[in-house]
Amino acid sequence: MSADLVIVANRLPVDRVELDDGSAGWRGSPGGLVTAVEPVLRANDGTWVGWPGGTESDLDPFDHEGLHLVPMSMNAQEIQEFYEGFSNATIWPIYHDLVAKPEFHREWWDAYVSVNQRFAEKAAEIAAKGATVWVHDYQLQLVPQVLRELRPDLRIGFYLHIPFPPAELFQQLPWRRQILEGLLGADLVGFQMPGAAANFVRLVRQRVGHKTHRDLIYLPDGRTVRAAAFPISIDAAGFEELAQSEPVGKRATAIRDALGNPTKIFLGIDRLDYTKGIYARLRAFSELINDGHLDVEEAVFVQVAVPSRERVEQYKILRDDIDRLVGRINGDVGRIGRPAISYLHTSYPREEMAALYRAADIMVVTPYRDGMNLVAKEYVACRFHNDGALVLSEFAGAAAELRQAWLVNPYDINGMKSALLEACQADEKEVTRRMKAMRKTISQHDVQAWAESFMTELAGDRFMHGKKVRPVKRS
Ligand code: GDG
Repeated sequence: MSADLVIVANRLPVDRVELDDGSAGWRGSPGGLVTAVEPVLRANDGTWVGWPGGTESDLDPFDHEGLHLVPMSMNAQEIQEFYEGFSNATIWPIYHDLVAKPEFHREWWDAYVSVNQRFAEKAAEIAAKGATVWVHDYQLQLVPQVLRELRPDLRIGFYLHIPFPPAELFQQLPWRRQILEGLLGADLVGFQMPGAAANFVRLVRQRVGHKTHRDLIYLPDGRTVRAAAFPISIDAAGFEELAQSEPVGKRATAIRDALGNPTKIFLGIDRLDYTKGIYARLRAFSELINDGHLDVEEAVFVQVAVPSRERVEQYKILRDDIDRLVGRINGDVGRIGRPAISYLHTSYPREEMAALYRAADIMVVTPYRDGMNLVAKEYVACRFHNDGALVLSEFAGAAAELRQAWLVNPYDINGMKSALLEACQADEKEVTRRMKAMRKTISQHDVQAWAESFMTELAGDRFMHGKKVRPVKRS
């Protein structure tokens, strides 16, 4: 096997399923990343390296619907230490403003190093001479450096889907220098926001001691690394088409019926994650009912919480907290057949998501910190009648583009209450004006444009900077 384009991501774009005949098979899990990368992968006859989930070992490379997939196995200890531990209980909270307290364990770091090493070795094995390798996300930050050492002929890109923290927070990481050096193995390091790229460049200058100029980093070996923002997006046309389809339209009507045809449906859809601000938003909504501004006969909040990282302690605590809060709110302010909050701890097919987006009058997206937040963009894409209001956290990357949303500070419950009420009471003209502008933005910056801009930049001329730079001092 020899590929001109290799995608390296923690997860493969497929899930293990039991087929009708009882044997084990694969089913595509088409998330945003797959939609974005798939055309590029097909055009280049590329290969995707990733973990299929579970602990099965010795899985051979296979093709699924024309995509070449190379499964990486992980044992139970690695899942615990590399995935649940270092990736999701150390890096994730640090990169999200310390919304939860990160844990530091040396054995988790060791597992992170060895899994990254293995992913890099696999990519090195299958990449053709001079191939392009695109590495994704926070679980694999050491892959670029290892890969560069094994295969200096490769063009290496890295993209971080989550925020990159300011120096003040990143500095807490005992392995801060190794992570920066890991990322510097890439030719191009992509972030969601310009601020994240700036944080990275500043840290490289301060912590590793490399010379930098704007978005360029000059390495002692002569290489130049670029760090820049490439805000990710969605398949806007695909979502709109799905939302316009007859079955989705009928389902949206059925959802409204099932909820008792309230005047206003508020909607939240998130992975059940403490960064998403679910707790505070439900409190804000319930207080509006308590204060007499909303009435459960007329308004309902549908909250879909998709199960996520269920073995990580902080996520177990969060689930219990939300369960209790929803029970308390419904117990306090609900009436027979009229719960204030319709809470669903499950995941849905894309069609159901589109029907929910169509059914909702007010979409509420209030993360404390979010790289981008695709749910907000998907809602906008599905509102083809230019109606529907979006309440959006200032701390989601999406807020930089969706300026016409009702922007809120998710830490300010009173501010959120006002925004929810304003969005709910806004006249049709105002709602349409805002939605039209946001839809224009989304249609102009879709996920294909994102992938193309990253790939074009990665394929561009590379040069040896020829500058005199000091050799790096080891600290
Ligand atoms: C990370 C960053 C960044 C959700 N529930 C279901 C479902 N989804 C889909 C949504 C959306 C995606 O999952 C969630 O993306 P988000 O961007 O909202 O959030 P994260 O999962 O935290 O994603 C984030 C993103 O990476 C991309 O770079 O924007 O900041 O944290 O597409 O539709 N899809 C289906 N059923 C569900 O129940 N089918």
